[in-house]
Amino acid sequence: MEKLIITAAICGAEVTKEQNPAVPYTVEEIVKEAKASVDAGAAIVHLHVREDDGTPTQSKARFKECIDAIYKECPDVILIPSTGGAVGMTAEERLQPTELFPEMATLDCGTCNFGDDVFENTMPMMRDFGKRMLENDIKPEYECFEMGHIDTILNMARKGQVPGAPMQFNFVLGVPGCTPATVNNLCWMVNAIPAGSTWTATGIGRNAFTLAAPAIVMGGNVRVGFEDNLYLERGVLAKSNGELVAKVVRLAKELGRGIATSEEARRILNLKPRI
Ligand code: KMH
Ligand code: ZN
Repeated sequence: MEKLIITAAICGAEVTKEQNPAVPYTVEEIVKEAKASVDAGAAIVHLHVREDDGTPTQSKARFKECIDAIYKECPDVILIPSTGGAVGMTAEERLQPTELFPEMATLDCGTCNFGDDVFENTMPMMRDFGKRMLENDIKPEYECFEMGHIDTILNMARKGQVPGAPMQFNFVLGVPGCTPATVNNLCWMVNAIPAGSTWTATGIGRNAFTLAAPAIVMGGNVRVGFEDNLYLERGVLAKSNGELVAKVVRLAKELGRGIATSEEARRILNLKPRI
């Protein structure tokens, strides 16, 4: 089994300092959280950015500022900027970080409920996102919140509308209104992807670690972070993303799985070495 790739989703677009004061907004706070995660064992940082007041933004300039500042502190880390942004943003707004030619970026694989909202990813939008990733040589991380999202993106890959094999999937389970974060559902989704693909499990809220454990033993990878969960354990807020990553590292150690460095993760994900 390959080593475990841990992704830290350090910021997200929805969580606030009112919910956990450690949620980063400013460039300095985002860099601090990225570094704490990498120091704890994360090979990848999934990145959303905010204005200083916490407003989510997909501004190319803000992404550039944050990405440059993170690379200064963590030169080897794999950054996966979000093209999901926040619910209600336009496709053009969301695509801005792809203009910075990141080695990877998220590509959301279908419309779904998102709590009280609807997270819109129509077929024409996804074709535009796929075209951009192909043109800019960006490897997508395919975000699947529902079973149908896998089928949708595999069909698009067959038609050459999005980058194809080897594909990296992120199963985001437990978003209110979407597929629940159960082991059965995780197995169901893992069994639906082509051989040779890589995958990550993301459990939302109280399911963050209960989904991490099966992913570790099944040979998948794990995402944790404030975007998905603010608590280290029931009733205990995490003081940093690093604490959440460190808990996954402890679980992996107990279960006998090594932790991939960013360089090792690049090989596992079939990315070019970063120069
Ligand atoms: N903020 C969510 C509506 C992604 O990063 O691609 C979407 C999201 C997915 O976070
Ligand atoms: Zn995200």
